[in-house]
Amino acid sequence: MSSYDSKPDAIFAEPLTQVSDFVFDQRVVEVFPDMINRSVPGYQSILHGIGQLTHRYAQANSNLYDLGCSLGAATMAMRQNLGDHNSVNIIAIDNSTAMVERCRLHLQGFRSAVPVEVRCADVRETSIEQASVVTMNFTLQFVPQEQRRDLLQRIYDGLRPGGALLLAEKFKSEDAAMDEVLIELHHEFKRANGYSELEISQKRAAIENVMRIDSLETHQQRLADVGFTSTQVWFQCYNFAALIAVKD
Ligand code: GEK
Repeated sequence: MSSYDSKPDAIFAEPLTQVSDFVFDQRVVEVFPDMINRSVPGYQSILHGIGQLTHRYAQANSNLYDLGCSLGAATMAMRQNLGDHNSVNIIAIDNSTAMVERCRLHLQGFRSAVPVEVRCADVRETSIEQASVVTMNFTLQFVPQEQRRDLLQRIYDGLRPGGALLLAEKFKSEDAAMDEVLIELHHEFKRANGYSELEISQKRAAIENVMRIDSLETHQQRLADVGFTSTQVWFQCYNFAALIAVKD
């Protein structure tokens, strides 16, 4: 089995007497690719777009960051789409030791001239310097809401002019009825991917305390508040969206 083969996700398949808060531990690492592909609508399309946007925004002699890298899927998408920019460094960061160890193993399996430093660290304490592309692919939603602005400010400050933040998040609609529609469409997507009602509801209970979601309007306002003048949603499927914010 290669480091990136995934076992099927059955973490919430059996009834639990008490559902604990979700953690990114070894058990999750083993099933993570299967879990994220069956749970996040458009995940592969977003990775493809991260590659395209990296090709467009990466600058020579700059740093590229993958914040909340998990097993390094976005790092790989960035690394494979650098065109002539072999002079960059990629810094991939996650605060789960289990994720970081497996990510290192996985990246070693692919030959590349571009160095990747995988750090086990908290994105809230990581310095961002000389960056041309910063990716946060479904990570900001795990940072406490009151700390999101500070993190985004540090990202904005660490980006070079012309650099881009690639942010993907689950979001909620500000229209309560529409929010229900989006949630139901997402649950239908999960059912179609083989998750049972029990798995969907137990996962929902496990994640609700650790993943707090904002509306797209809140994200866009926060990005404007920290200094980004140009922001665009470039992908959306149900209540999952990817945005790009470019520094002037
Ligand atoms: C992908 N980007 O496949 N500091 C560092 N890492 C964190 C923090 C933090 N404060 N909080 C959460 N994480 C990946 C998918 S998963 C999304 C990202 C999901 C890490 C956490 O350990 C996990 O690996 C990742 O963020 C979120 O493109 O599972 O929904």
